[in-house]
Amino acid sequence: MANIKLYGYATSPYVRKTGCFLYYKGIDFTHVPVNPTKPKATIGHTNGTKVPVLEVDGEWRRESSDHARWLDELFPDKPLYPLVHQAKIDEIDRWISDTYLPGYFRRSIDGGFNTQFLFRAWRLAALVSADTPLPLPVRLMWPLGLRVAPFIRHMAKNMDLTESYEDMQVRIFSELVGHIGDGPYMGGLDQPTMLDFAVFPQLVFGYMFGLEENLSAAVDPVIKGWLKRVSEHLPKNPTLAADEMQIHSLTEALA
Ligand SMILES: N[C@@H](CCC(=O)N[C@@H](CS)C(=O)NCC(=O)O)C(=O)O
Repeated sequence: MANIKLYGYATSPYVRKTGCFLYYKGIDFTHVPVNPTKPKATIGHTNGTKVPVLEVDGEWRRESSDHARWLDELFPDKPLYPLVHQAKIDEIDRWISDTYLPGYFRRSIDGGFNTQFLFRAWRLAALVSADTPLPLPVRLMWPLGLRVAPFIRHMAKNMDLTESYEDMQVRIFSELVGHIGDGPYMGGLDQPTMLDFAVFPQLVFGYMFGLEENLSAAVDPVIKGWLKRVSEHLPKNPTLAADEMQIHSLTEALA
């Protein structure tokens, strides 16, 4: 049996994405929480700070989308990247990597420094702290930390900041509905792939872990139906965040 470790913090959409790949394939793995303020303690061997890091029998790799292809090589059952749909998956994966996932960082880049932002940032710090305890001053400074984090500043360079946050949200949401289309899975595919598992944990994380009061995405019937179908392939908490920090049940929201 292979020894598999996923290094990262559950507040990272990319880490949640690789986590869902492993859950879908039914692969036993250990989640090694990384303290973002002291990454060397766990991922020092990578000579870097970027997560997720996936390690299989001592060999490690970065880049969440590459993890899907690597896992298929090692564990071909339940392919995340079925080659017969390669072109479609590549096209939507580019949208997910270049547009959809970076969109989650927009608030940290140029959103208002208001109570809503502060609340979210402190909740994220609490979620990180549940796995890798952070001193109170570090948690208090989390909103500022998000504003200045170099990797988030770097993402901003590839975004059109002249589009308002609200317009961006509406656009991305309608693009997502378009990619799900008539389903049953993203890209109109008849089986779930890496695309579904890259998006699903992001849509449910905020609601399940106390960043949002409602599962807002489920207001749209296309998204709600798709969320239900994808949830059937994953455990009840597919996010890697600590169970004891969960606030809302997804099953109830999708009933
Ligand atoms: N393209 C990468 C993006 C990973 C990424 O940006 N991870 C962030 C956390 S959300 C990170 O590790 N940032 C710290 C750093 O880059 O030093 C992937 O898909 O894995």
